[in-house]
Amino acid sequence: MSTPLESWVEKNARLMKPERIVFCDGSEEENQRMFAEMVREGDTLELNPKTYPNCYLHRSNPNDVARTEQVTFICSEKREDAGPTNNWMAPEEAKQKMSALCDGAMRGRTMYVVPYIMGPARSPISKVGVEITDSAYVVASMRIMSRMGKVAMERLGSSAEFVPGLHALLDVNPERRFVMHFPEEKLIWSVGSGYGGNALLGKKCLALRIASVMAREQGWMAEHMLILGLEAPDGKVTYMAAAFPSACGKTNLAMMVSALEGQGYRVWTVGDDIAWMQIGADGYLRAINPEAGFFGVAPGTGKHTNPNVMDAIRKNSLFTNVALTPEREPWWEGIESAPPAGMIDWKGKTWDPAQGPAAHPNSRYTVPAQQAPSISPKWEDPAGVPISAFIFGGRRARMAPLVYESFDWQHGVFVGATMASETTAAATGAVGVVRRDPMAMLPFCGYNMADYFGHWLEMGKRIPHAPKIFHVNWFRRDTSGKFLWPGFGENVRVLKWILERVEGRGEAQETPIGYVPTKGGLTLDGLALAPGAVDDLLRVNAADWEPELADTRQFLEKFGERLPKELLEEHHKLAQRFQRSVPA
Ligand code: OXD
Ligand code: MN
Repeated sequence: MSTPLESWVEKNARLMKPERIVFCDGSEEENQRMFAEMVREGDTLELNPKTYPNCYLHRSNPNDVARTEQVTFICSEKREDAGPTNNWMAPEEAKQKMSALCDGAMRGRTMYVVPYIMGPARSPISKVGVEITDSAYVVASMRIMSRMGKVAMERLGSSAEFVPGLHALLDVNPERRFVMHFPEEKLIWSVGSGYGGNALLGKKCLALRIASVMAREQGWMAEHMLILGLEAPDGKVTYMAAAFPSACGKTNLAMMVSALEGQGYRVWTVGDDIAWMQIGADGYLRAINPEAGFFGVAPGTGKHTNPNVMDAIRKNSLFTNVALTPEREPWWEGIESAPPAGMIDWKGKTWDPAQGPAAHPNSRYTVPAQQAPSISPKWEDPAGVPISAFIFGGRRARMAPLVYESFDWQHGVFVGATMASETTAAATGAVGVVRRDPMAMLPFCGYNMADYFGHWLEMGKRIPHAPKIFHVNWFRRDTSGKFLWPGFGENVRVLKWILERVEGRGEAQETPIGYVPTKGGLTLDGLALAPGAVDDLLRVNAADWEPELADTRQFLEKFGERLPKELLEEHHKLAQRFQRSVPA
């Protein structure tokens, strides 16, 4: 009798017709075979073994360098269950399409079967997934990003309790690129892309889109959040989870070297991208990082912005689409070393600065989390870490003060549901375009976001010691367009205020949007801010909030009848507080 896993593999082998099937065990020997295979294929090379031992550089197809939201679908039975923010396709239609594309797709190729655990091997919060793929790069990446191979097979045994994921490269053609999710069946099916977010099915597909559906069904939370611990001078560590849209420095915050280390405040990394959280026996929301590695954006990462990650990536790391120096070391814009002569760009050609950056702007490092000097001693605790604060944030040039605390859980859910970020010049050319990205989950929620807001509201009623909810903005600018706040390691000053608020201390003033620190409430010693910068950072400007109120209302109305009434109620209350705050 075959196990459910074996039957599923056989069924898909009949469809994809590979030349051979390899069940991956996650061993070092297998890993070396994967890299040898990638080098043979011609798109991967070994980096300098003296300075970057066991590190490789992979160059992807230039048409395949980022997540493709336009071809990412939620295939629920009913269109309304995917909601207005997701692409939808009927499950039968999607399956027919994918079956036709996958018929014979692995002819002459190897089908790798990759069992993996998202989360620490012995945590009750963790889940098993199995990915079928024809990409050695995916196998090597999954080995860094999850607990892969034997350990996962041991957890799975002969049970059917795994999330199946099918992945085939096909001809890596954008015309035949789809990332499909079947939330009722908990199935993932992705073709035509080898890019991380589309092809490493444990990450965005399982740990966020499918897990968000499971979390709602089972009463827990799957969020696009980093997890960090802030250690205070008395040695006590307070854990916080934070959601930011991309390009807002999530990895840098999670791995920060604290500017207040001399005063005894230190930051520990538990995770940099995803948090799975369940209510623990102690009444706290307990979070695990389902991933085992960091898949971070390389450009902009340097000794000043993220020294911990720069340390971590010196061994056992896989780089994708970065540039290559003549010393066979990786290089990218923002690495804080001058570009050497004779650089090879991310496409494998001699770099011509007139033709654009040497590294692709979305080039990446993939590194085992345990190599980070800042990794928390609790990062693999099966029980998870207790979360005391949620932090939402985005890039807002004018609107949001440096930090504020919501009045209560329901108000905090409104703050998260209406959060937004402004596009940067680097990303689009159009500066300051506001994009609403509720809880940073817009591209990652596997069901109707109106129901997702409802789930958040429900969770607030169920968690005995619910986290306090905050909003931060590192990106406020002065009238000349200069950033008011230095960011990076100095952000610990804001985390310190959050910690004090969690403990019932921390000086704050009440404003229409929430509690904002008083000037004296923030620890600013040793920081040379421009005159008046603190006032500018903490100001709540009624005139700025008027258009914001109109825009958030329009955004919420998109969800129609399904939107929980509590969010409109919070919108109304916010408008009223502003009215009251303006003298007649
Ligand atoms: C990521 C993303 O790669 O959010 O983590 O896009
Ligand atoms: Mn992310």
